Amino acid sequence: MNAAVDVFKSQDSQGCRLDALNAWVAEVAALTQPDHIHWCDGSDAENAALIARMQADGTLLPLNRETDPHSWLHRSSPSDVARVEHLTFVCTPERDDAGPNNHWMAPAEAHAKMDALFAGCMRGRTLYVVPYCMGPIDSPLARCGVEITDSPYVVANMRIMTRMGAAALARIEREGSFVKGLHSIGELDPERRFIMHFPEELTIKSYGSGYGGNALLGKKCHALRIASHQARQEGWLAEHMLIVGIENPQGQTHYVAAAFPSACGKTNLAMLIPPEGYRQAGWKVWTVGDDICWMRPGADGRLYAINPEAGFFGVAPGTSDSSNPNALATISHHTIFTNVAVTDEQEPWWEGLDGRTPALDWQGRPYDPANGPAAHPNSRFTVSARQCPSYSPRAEDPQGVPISAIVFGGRRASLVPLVFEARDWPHGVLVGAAMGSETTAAATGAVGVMRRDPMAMKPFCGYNFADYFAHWLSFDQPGAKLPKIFHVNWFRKGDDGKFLWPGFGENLRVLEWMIKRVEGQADAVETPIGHLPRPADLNLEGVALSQEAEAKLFGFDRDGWRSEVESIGAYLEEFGGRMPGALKGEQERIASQLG
Ligand code: SAT
Ligand code: MN
Repeated sequence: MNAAVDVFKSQDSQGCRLDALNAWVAEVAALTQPDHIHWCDGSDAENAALIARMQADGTLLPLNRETDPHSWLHRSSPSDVARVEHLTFVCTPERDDAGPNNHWMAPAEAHAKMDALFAGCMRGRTLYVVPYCMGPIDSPLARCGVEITDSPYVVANMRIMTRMGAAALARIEREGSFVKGLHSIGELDPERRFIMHFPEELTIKSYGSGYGGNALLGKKCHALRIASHQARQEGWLAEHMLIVGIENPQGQTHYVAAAFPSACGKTNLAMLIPPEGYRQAGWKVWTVGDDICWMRPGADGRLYAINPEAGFFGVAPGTSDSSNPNALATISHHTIFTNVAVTDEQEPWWEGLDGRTPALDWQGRPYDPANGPAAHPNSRFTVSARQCPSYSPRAEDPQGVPISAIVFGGRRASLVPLVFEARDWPHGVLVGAAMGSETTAAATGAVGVMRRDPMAMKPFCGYNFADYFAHWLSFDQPGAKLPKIFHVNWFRKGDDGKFLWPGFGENLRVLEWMIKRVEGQADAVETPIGHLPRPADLNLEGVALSQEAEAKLFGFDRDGWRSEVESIGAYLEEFGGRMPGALKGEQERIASQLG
């Protein structure tokens, strides 16, 4: 039965700003043939009903009610555990507009392919209409979308990750515009799985996956791929960055936005706990966001940023009382865990949490080390940001927070020092464009392979990287008070293959140096690759670094950089004549300084 009568949510005699939404829901219902249509209002009662339904059909398993109140475990299909970059497409009319950084399909072909998959796919299911707002509901920087999905798990996650429900629908009604995201889990068949983006149409179609960035369409699909396209047109930036506030003992807070590829520690940095000496001196760290940052120039010329998300979809493995106590406190209740293991007490468990042995692995099998890790390496927690003890009081500020520093970084076992500062904005854009990192379990495919991942946006930029770099360069205007740009590498290894820098809370030492550079109070050495601190320029009290560590973390290897900068040049060449001359000029300037 097609519940056509439910389709029209709200119409009044004056003609309705939701006409476009109503028409789209009706069109999707006619295509997908759901048994029921449910418009989500985001209420507690609605959520309770959805959870009860998912508990009844086994989609959600209850965890220990005492240790983990109101928390749930979801086990995904074992072949649906991460983003699928090879099945993700940007469908612009011209192939070059998507660029060599994206898989491309012509829009008409992509629509036909997807509509064939969607035909009748919701028979026997409920179609949920999920209105959401990315960003504080009253922020001029926020943007709305509507996801249609047949997955109650997606609805429950979207409720945590976005401002979902009645308030978002009211804003859509006011503004009349929204991003359309159509999602079905389909048959969860990897052979019938695609994630398609139509930036010109502000439309997303995703079929065949229920996992993370493939299915929670507000996240990577909207807030990065579609938003990056909108941001270019409207003069702002949609970035794969955490936002963190660093408060010094004088009570001044500097906000830092930092781009790292997925599963490289963004959540840990966003929730950093200062080392003991810093805590005593009065340093505090405030979490604004852990994954996505939208920023635009304010009237004073500075960049102002919001976190478009309302929750964290964080990597569980490695999260512990020593690596990220704020995250552990955040996820102690009202959390959805996906693909973690459980103990015999029904407590969630993952590698790196503690010394216990789990009872069941992420697939629900009795734990056997021969089957690999107990928790899937990309297992996640979904939790409201408001549960985070370090959640910034400015995180919901509709005007956003002013950004003092932008940080780029990746996993680089060799060559790249702990930190350096770009000499100016164009150089900083090159530093971001040249970012490289070893791949992680956040996407399917080989792990640990070094690839270029400009601004950590390789899987997420909704248009040609050459145009994206030009867009970044365009912010360098008279009167602009742009943040300083830095590059960090927490992952440098020694000859024995071990990490040379302790990382985690100790990273505040590096952030302190950056903030002092912003304030003009710290020294550095000028080199062709940028300004490098000497060990004495950082507060290293209480950190024991070997001679090898000091040399590698603070050194600059001219020969190594000569070939790195040559390889960066070759990378820029891949984009042909579209690559901005100013960026090539930067690369040539550094190459010639390296001699
Ligand atoms: O699965 S997600 O894309 O949401 C997480 C990530 O890779 O950052
Ligand atoms: Mn991410």
